[in-house]
Amino acid sequence: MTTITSEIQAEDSAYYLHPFTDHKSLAGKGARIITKADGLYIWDSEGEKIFDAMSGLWCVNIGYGRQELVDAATKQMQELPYYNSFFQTTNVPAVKLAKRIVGLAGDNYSHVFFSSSGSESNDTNIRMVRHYWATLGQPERKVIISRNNAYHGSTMAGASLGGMGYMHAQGGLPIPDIAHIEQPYHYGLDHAKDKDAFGIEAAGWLEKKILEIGADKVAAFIGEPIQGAGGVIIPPKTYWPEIQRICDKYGILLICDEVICGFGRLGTWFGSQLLGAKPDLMTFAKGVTSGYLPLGGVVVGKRVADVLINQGGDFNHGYTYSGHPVACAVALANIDILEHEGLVDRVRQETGPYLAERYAELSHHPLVGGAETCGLMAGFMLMKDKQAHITFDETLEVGMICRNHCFANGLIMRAVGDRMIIAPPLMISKAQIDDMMKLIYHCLDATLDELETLGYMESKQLKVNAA
Ligand code: PXG
Repeated sequence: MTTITSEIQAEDSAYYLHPFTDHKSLAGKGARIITKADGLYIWDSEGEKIFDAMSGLWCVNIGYGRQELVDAATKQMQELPYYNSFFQTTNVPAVKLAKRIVGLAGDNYSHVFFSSSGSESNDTNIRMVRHYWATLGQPERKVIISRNNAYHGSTMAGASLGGMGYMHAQGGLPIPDIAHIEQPYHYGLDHAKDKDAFGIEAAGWLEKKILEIGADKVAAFIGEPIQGAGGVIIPPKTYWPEIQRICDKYGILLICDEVICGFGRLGTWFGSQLLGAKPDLMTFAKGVTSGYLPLGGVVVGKRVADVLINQGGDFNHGYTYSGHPVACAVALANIDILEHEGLVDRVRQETGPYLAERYAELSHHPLVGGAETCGLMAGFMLMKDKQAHITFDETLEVGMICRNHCFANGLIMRAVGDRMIIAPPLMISKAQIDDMMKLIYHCLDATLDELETLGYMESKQLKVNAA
């Protein structure tokens, strides 16, 4: 190991508290220091090149190293690095970006509220929907229904909306008036049932919850079109139209958290456009700037915007960096690239379907169960015996064993429990998908070898090697 690496690792553990990290255990091995990036690849301080199949953290949609975004930021910093939008002022990039995003979102939408992250945007959603109902004379409509295993951020409100038990376990969460229903996870919950029928049943859990709480107390339902951090849970195609029908039936607002699915990941500008929902509010962040600068927000549908603007008076909410001119200028340059290079269409017509084909083949690997893709999101479950649908004992942390093989072999693929997930940059080519699949096969074979050596598999099974 080079001295630079060990020095930075020592300072890292002495000074830097990381998100979602057990520092005692990290200090023992030292963090991997990422020093540069280009295209689909990142490099660490030891010079190792790594294929980033997670787009950073689901965000680097156009890939790393695009000078156009650097130039947009530089120009904007020289002209106007900052000004707020609180006191009847505005700035050009924020206005242009709001108009552009409304255009991408479609006829149902009219305005954008800006923040700097997905978490903040979901806090905004809670404040906005409660203000909406209070303005309409129904302040008792406060409850927001979300789902188990959802991820909506890490602030008090974001983590409360999320359905991660281990997050609720710390800090006195969830906040009041948040309810959860089960997620639409067909392979994990009821794989033997007809998928479309399961989708209708899972959406029906929302109706049950609404009736249990009382429709006159429910403000909104929130869901990620496809659950990302929960392990790429792709709902049956019947699910979202049925959710929409139920929300309409009870007049409940629908919020789609598009932080991961937005800006092209599923081959449409927003995931709800593909999956058959017309949310009243859409949360975005991440891909709006491809992660080059922090920016988030809420696309506000006409139903909410009309009330907010014409009857709502002051909405006592906002952030210092709402509509930050540099972040907005970078977002505009990012959307230019997504549009001019046809990246969203390419995901829908070419790379998304190709990844689906390659994942269908991956299903033949003895460890792989329930492999599924949608656009450039994909996941599968590591199974002990997939014919008999037997999972591994979760205390064995088999997902982590697989992830460690990926890390050691130059591939970033994430483990969520025993689900292995990817979300590569949208500029990935078919040839690069082949490169990625080779790495995935190699890491799966290495995992299988280790599991057999450890005696975790039932019996020795045939390996399937990369073509
Ligand atoms: N909503 C969704 C759907 C997300 O995926 C957020 C909100 C919060 O965004 P911010 O910008 O506040 O982080 C996210 C973030 C993981 C992982 O483990 C996923 C996220 C963040 C951190 C880790 O996959 N998504």
